[in-house]
Amino acid sequence: MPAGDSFFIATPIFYVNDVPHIGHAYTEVAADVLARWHRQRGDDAWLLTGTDEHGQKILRTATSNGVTPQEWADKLVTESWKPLLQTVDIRNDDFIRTTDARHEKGVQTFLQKLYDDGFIYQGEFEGFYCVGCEEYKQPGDLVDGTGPFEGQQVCAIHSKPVELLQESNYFFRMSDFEQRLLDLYEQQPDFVQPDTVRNEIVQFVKQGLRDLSISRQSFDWGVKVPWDEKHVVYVWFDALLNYITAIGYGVDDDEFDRRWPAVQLVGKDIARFHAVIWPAMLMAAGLPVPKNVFGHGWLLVGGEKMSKSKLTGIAPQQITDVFGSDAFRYYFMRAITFGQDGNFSWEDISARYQAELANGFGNLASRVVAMITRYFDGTVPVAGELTDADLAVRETEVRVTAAADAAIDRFAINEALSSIWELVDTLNGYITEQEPWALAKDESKRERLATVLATSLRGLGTLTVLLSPFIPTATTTLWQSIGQGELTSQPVDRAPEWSSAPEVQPLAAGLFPRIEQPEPAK
Ligand code: ME8
Repeated sequence: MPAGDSFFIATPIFYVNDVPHIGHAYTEVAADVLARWHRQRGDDAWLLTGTDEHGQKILRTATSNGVTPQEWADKLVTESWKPLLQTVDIRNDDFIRTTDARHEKGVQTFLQKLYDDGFIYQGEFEGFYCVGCEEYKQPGDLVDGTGPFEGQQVCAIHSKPVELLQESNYFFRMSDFEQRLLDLYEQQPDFVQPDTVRNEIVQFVKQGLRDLSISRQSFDWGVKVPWDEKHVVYVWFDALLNYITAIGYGVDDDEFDRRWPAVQLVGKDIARFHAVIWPAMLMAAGLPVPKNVFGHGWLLVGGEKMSKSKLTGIAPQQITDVFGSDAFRYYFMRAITFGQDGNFSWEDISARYQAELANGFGNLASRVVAMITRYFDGTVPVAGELTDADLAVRETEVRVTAAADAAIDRFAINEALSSIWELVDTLNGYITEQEPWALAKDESKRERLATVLATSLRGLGTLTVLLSPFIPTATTTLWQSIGQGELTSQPVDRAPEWSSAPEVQPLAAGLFPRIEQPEPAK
């Protein structure tokens, strides 16, 4: 077991009504970068992801496709959701499905506890429900419909009519937790991040919380309420529990105590479920609340929130087929301020691929390895006396390592990459100024040539370690050429301390090959 602190990070579990798009991949990549960084700094990191398979939305999709919901979920998980993890190179430690027996059992244990402790009661529910959101709506959440829904009230998110529900349901006493939640936001200001999302959550809770209907009787695709099997558990109540059923809640106390609480990374659309309902559920069960709930922004395409239903959905593979998984990961982590919305465009990813990955980093790697191969037969040269210029490179390595590490602790993933890129630019500038190709022509400058190439290689190795959580494929290739041991075992927070192999191996091809056609054929 790693000696470091527990760093349990979870993505939302995604609905299997449809295939993944780049919005889902974005959350996966961000969580994976954070997990890889922490793992590589020696923390006891654990990345959980998975799928949300119960509820009316999945039931209806399956029915309209003529299969059972279980068949539908199995197909989508096998053919689309698990393959997504390969497409964007996610190194998850677990994958939970809400139809797993371990999950269903854990949900029942949790629910029974809350029932026994008096946090659940039976009552009549009447209200509006949006199946797209799987959420009960207040009148203020609805807007006037347009087109085919003119004259009706529709969900503001899905632009479709809501359904009137009238059922006898079980309720969770969420209103009991209003003050405790407000105290939590106050006492732990970084509980909900970023501030924009935090403010919205605080405002929402200040308006007063109602008890939450947590069971349904009109269909049976869900976890059965243990003391009354005519009811199934409300899909959100069921889904949120995945974060603890995956780590042994109720069955493996050691594992649970080792991992919980988690860092919850979610899109801001579902921050409310994670920052209000979820901590209230945990408080009722006497469990610690999550460490943080970070609500990231939306990917926009042509200025609109990308979504399948609005036909702006882009499959991650459309991008990785052209640019590869590293470029996908790099682009979304670099181009978008984490926590804010960001627009995707083919022109932008193409420009960054060329300028930053191919010309900036890839070219630097090829040049340094090629010059050591050419001028020193591949043997790593030993630096002589260091000049101010050489020392400045080393100072930059140390400075950007600390800055990137601190940025990761603030969830400022794009800032971590900007800091690391200072080293790319510094090294490229250094090589241009030192002109090793000119030094190589003069035998009396041999020692200076050795120092310049040793300094360049040192910087390149530091970059390789720092970039490995972001672009694991290219950095692994480069590491095989210059490093020793496993790249993933290099402590990222002490990246400048890496050791090079005695000899570099030539790089067979550029790390980021030229792209002939930056956009897929329409
Ligand atoms: O909400 N930009 O699942 P879901 C950025 N099952 N991220 C996006 C995005 C976009 N345009 N579109 C989707 C659910 N996402 C529930 C969660 S958790 C207990 C249950 C990402 O399939 C983002 O992470 O609708 C968002 O929160 C999530 O996908 C919604 O996925």
